Amino acid sequence: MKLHDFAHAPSSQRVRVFLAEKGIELETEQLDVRGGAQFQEPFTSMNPFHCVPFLELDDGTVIAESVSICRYLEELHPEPSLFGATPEARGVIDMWNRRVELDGLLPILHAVRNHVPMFAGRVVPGTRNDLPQAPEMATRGKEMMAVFLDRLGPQLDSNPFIAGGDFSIADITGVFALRMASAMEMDIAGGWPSVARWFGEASARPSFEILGG
Ligand SMILES: N[C@@H](CCC(=O)N[C@@H](CS)C(=O)NCC(=O)O)C(=O)O
Repeated sequence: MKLHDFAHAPSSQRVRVFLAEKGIELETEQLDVRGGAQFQEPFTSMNPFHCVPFLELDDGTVIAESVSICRYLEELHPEPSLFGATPEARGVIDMWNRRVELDGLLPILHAVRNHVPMFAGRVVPGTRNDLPQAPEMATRGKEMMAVFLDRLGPQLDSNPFIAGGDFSIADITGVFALRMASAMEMDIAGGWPSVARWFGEASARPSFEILGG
């Protein structure tokens, strides 16, 4: 089994934090997606989404999508559980992970892609086309993230972690959404103090040391 990843890519880093939390070691190969390696063979055929990370199994099966990779690895290594150890916990964690990803991470990702000069010509991950960056998407992405944070705040007023009492995959997704929000100069501490409290505590876990600084 081999993990194709790029050390600077947030989606790859999500899987690497998960691996660190679980204590799993995997063979890893760096794929320079900034240099366009994902559009060259054999990688372009291996992963039709032309992104990292993706996991290549020994029989050639490819699993892309950071959460899908983590879910597969959780099946192989159930402990410690990051997707929930009971049916109820799995339902609640999946609910929060989906909400964080759909309502928080994706809007702020599109804000970043439509704002940061490095992403000009690459506004849709895994594509090369001439779609121009749209400044209004940066504005709207931050507004949508703020709506989501208004919902997340009350949850973190009364729970240590996003899905309740235990650290989970939803917290990993959440930390990366918040890192992008901070990069887009959203004032998290000023607007959502319990989210800032959670973000500081979650980011201080040893598993996030792979991000440096
Ligand atoms: N939803 C995917 C997103 C994957 C993704 O967007 N990866 C980025 C790096 S963070 C990438 O490989 N981009 C290549 C490109 O835009 O060409 C996941 O969670 O794995």
